[in-house]
Amino acid sequence: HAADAMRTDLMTITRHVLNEQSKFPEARGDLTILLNNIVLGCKFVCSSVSKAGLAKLIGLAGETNVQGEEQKKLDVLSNDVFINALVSSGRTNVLVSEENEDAIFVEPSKRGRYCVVFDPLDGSSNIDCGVSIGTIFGIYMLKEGASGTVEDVLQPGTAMLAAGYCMYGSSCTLVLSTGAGVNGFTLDPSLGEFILTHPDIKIPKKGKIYSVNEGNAKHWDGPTTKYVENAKFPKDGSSPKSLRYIGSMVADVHRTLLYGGIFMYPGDKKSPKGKLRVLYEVFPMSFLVEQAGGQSFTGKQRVSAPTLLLIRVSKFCQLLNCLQSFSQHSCQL
Ligand code: AHM
Ligand code: MG
Repeated sequence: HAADAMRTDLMTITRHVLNEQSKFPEARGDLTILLNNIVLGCKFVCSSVSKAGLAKLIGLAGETNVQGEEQKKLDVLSNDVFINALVSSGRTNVLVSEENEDAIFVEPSKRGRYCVVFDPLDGSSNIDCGVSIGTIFGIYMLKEGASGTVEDVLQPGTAMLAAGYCMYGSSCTLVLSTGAGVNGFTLDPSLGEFILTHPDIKIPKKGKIYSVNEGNAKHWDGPTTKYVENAKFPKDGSSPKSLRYIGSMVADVHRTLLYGGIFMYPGDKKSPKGKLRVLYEVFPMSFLVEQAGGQSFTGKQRVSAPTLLLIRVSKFCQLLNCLQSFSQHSCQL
């Protein structure tokens, strides 16, 4: 029966992506190949993250096990892993990584049609203490006739074709959307394969959790203060909301997708533009949140609105003054 079939007829991420691809007869499999290479990068980083505590002793994968030798930092290693995986797919053109000041232009012989924006290892404050961290990525297609310049990658979130993240937590979970809903896959370490464990993720309509760094409350503006105050002391007699905050966007957004509620990083007096980076943190996450039936706001407008392009992306890392993602019906500002 069904449970048996699930055990012996596994829906791997590759099989899932191929199924999606088959709905588009004209598709040539390029996105499938690109995603396969991203999956490889996620497996590599997952393995390195899980060995991070041991690495000082035995060395990270690919390095000689010389005790006491300086080890590559995990974020630098992850960046190298993803750049190599993306370039070697032969399907990428321009890459933007949080770890690189400048865009990376793939050499002509390895060029393809896709631009990938990514944060190879997000949640820097959680790396050294073993708390969940993750990789975030978003994929754009080069416009017709484009030659592969910085402008080709500075596109609004609405133009994104696919986005995802991989969370290195108590298990390794890859959440992906190619524009037809959101699916979650968990790495089975014994098989080395991501298996579909969370089909068609939809954010619950009601959520009981708010997620924000309340240590910044002193610097918040009026509406943010009022909103959080109301989450704690609801005026309508409902129960107060629970606070959960990990400080890794991937983990905080993942929980919000599964349990509902709100995650936000508002701009404040200290950092008026907030902290989250538009291109490779906010756009991919907003893509996923919207695909899961949620909403993503700057506080004034939809994050992925094309008009946003006018007020941002003069730089890759331009910050968004407020990201709020939440289920459609649960919270009102
Ligand atoms: P990072 O790119 O240096 O890791 O910063 C991004 C992270 C996000 O994952 C998280 O939402 C936020 O910073 C947490 O910031 P804070 O520690 O100020 O609460
Ligand atoms: Mg980051």
